[in-house]
Amino acid sequence: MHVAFIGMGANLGHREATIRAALDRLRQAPGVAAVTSSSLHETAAVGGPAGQPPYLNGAARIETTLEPEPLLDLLLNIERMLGRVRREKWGPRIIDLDLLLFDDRVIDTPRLTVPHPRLHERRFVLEPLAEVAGEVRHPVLNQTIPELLARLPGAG
Ligand code: A4P
Ligand code: MG
Repeated sequence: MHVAFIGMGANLGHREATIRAALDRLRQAPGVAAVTSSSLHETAAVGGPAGQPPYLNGAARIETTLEPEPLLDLLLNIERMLGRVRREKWGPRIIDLDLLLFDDRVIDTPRLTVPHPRLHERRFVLEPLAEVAGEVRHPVLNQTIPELLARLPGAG
């Protein structure tokens, strides 16, 4: 059994309902055994076009028999089922599901980079992640999530 952490973000539509629906889909997916989720945090949009609505962000810990690539496919499928349409980079979205961490694996393929390359610089990822990640360490930076949070510059 593997342990993976998923980052969730939404800034269009009924954000909380969409994130709850994504969690339900994860719970029901074959190969996913346990899903624990953080609280949802309201955050100002970082990057992308000016004037984006604020996000709701959360994180989930899952136990799964899926390998990283099939897990990514599941996340992309759930995004699609929930109505995400990809437009501009970092543009507003119904739902964004990112694979943040997968055991202590380091993966760098054209489709998948794990740990997520920006997770350690983003307060909107780290704060919810800290609620579900316990003592887990970033396998490249060798720091816990609270340690990564403490390293962020003030505003994050
Ligand atoms: N991909 C590679 N590695 C991964 C991974 N670890 N997890 C590939 C998920 N996908 C990964 O993703 C494009 C491709 O990345 C996927 O098809 C997959 O093969 P995408 O979701 O279409 O692109 P994106 O979301 O526009 O880009 P990305 O890189 O996911 O954006 P970020 O970095 O996640 O930033 N502000 C606030 N407050 N809250 C947010 O949640 N999110 C973003 C998106 C910007 N600003 C935000 C938030
Ligand atoms: Mg994404």
